[in-house]
Formats: sequence, structure tokens, C-alpha cells
Amino acid sequence: MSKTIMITGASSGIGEACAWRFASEGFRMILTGRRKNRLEKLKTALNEKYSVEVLSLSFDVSNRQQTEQAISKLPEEWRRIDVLVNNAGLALGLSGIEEGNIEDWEKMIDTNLKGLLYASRAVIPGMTERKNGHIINIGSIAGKETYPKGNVYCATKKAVDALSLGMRMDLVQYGIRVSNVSPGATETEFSEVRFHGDIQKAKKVYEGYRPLNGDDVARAVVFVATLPEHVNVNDMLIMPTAQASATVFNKCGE
Ligand code: NDP
Ligand code: 8X3
Repeated sequence: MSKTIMITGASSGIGEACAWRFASEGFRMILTGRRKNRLEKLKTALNEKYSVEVLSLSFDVSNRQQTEQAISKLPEEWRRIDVLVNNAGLALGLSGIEEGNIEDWEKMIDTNLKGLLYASRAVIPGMTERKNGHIINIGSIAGKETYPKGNVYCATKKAVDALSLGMRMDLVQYGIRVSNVSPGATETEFSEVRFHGDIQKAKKVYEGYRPLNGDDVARAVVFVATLPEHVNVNDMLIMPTAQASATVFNKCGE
């Protein structure tokens, strides 16, 4: 029987690219995000190309009640989740800690950290019962290295890094795999969201070098998820060739 994967934040970027890659591998998919229209369009496109079963679920992962309800009310045939990709997340703002916007901080913490916890807590009991499953958390280079003005976003991703290892330690006794996949600069809607819709500012982030795209990261996630069951990738850092660290780039004009 095909495995079932739940991908949070599948309505764009890395999550959407993962949906396409996992569909091509024959996974059944639960795709989540807030933007219902996007998810429905994606579902139709995936069905047309790969004839895979897709369930789209629209909820805000930072809302505990919505997340718990969405997962606890899954139809019987979708209750067995083999792989959970905790991808939903965002950065809001790029500013010094002395002038940071507290609402932005709260949204990042609520989504990147609490949302990941809510989704995981709802899915893990099924995995422990079956003594099988795989959680893949999307971290970031920002969780490995703090960069100037990245403060709170970096802190949430550092927390994802710590949680991935904590989950791994607690779930090893159940045979559940836990992986942390941390990308460097990836051109998605990420910067547009970070700069509150300022497209020009967002474009500048990716100028002068070739960033990753969603599909580059999705390939890594599929690799991690499709290794033999006795193999666990604890931690993977995947960077554009032109980016050596959070702040060191080879910008020679792409
Ligand atoms: P996008 O903005 O393209 O995608 C973000 C996804 O997260 C969307 O599908 C969005 O869906 C979803 N999302 C955001 N907030 C919520 C919420 N409250 N509830 C449910 N879903 C939510 O960015 P990326 O694809 O780049 O980001 C995906 C992940 O990758 C994030 O965790 C990000 O931190 C991480 N990352 C990104 C990097 C990059 O350079 N782009 C590098 C390293 C890590 P919707 O708006 O429909 O809810
Ligand atoms: C996204 C990559 O470097 O903008 O996590 O934080 S970065």
C-alpha cells in the first residue's frame, strides 16, 4: 500500500515542490496551509498529472484548536500518516532587536515553533501506536548560524534544530525516524512574506547568485524519506553552491 504523507505549508514554495516530488513517487498526500484555493488548485493539478490521492486541509497551524481538530477529524482512510513534513513557516521582518515588531515576533514563534509542535503532537500518537513513522522538520541555515537582524527568526529555527534532536531521542524507542532538513537561501515566496509584500526588496535577496529553488529542497526531502527504514538522516544542511554560510555569498552575477 502507498505511504501517506502530510505536508504542512504545501500551498507554495518548498512545501508545494515537495507535493510534486512525493506525488511522482506515488505517495498519498494530505496537503495543508491556510490558502484553500491554492491547495485545491494544486490537488487538481497533481491528480491530473499523477492520479494520486490528495486530501487538502485548510487550517492555520499556529492555531492550536484548528490544528488539533483538523488532524483529529481526518476521515478514517487518512488517519494513518506515515510521514509528516513540518514545513509551514515564515520570517517576518529583518530588523534590529531594538526596533523589532512584536507582532511579527509572535507570529514567527507561533507558526515556526508552536505550529510545528501542535501538528507533531497530533500526529505522533498514531506513529507510536504503529511503531513506525517519519517526521521531517524543515529547519534552516538560520537555525545553524544567527545572522544580523535575523534574531527571532533565527531563534525559531534554532529551536526547530533542538526539537528535531529531542524528538529523535524520545521517539527512537518506537522506531520512528526524525530528520531535520535545513536549507540555505531558497527562492520562494519566503522573502516576499518577510518584507510584507515588498516584491522589489524580496527580489534583491536573490540577485547576483543562483539560489536554491523549492524543487532542489524537495529532492533532498524525498531522498531522506525514501531511504531504507533502518536509515535515518538526523540532520541535513543544503546550500546553494554560491552560499558558504548564512552571510558569505559568491555574488558574481548570475
Ligand atoms: P513560502 O512562503 O513560499 O511558503 C510557506 C508555506 O508555509 C506556505 O505554504 C504557507 O501557506 C505556509 N504557512 C505559513 N504560515 C502558516 C500558518 N500559520 N498556517 C499554515 N501554513 C502556513 O516559503 P518557503 O517555501 O520558503 O518556506 C517553507 C519553509 O522553509 C519555512 O519553514 C521556512 O522557514 C523554511 N526555509 C525557507 C528558506 C528560504 O530561503 N526560502 C530557507 C530555509 C528554510 P499559507 O500562506 O497558505 O498558509
Ligand atoms: C531562510 C534562509 O538565510 O533567509 O531560512 O534565513 S535565511
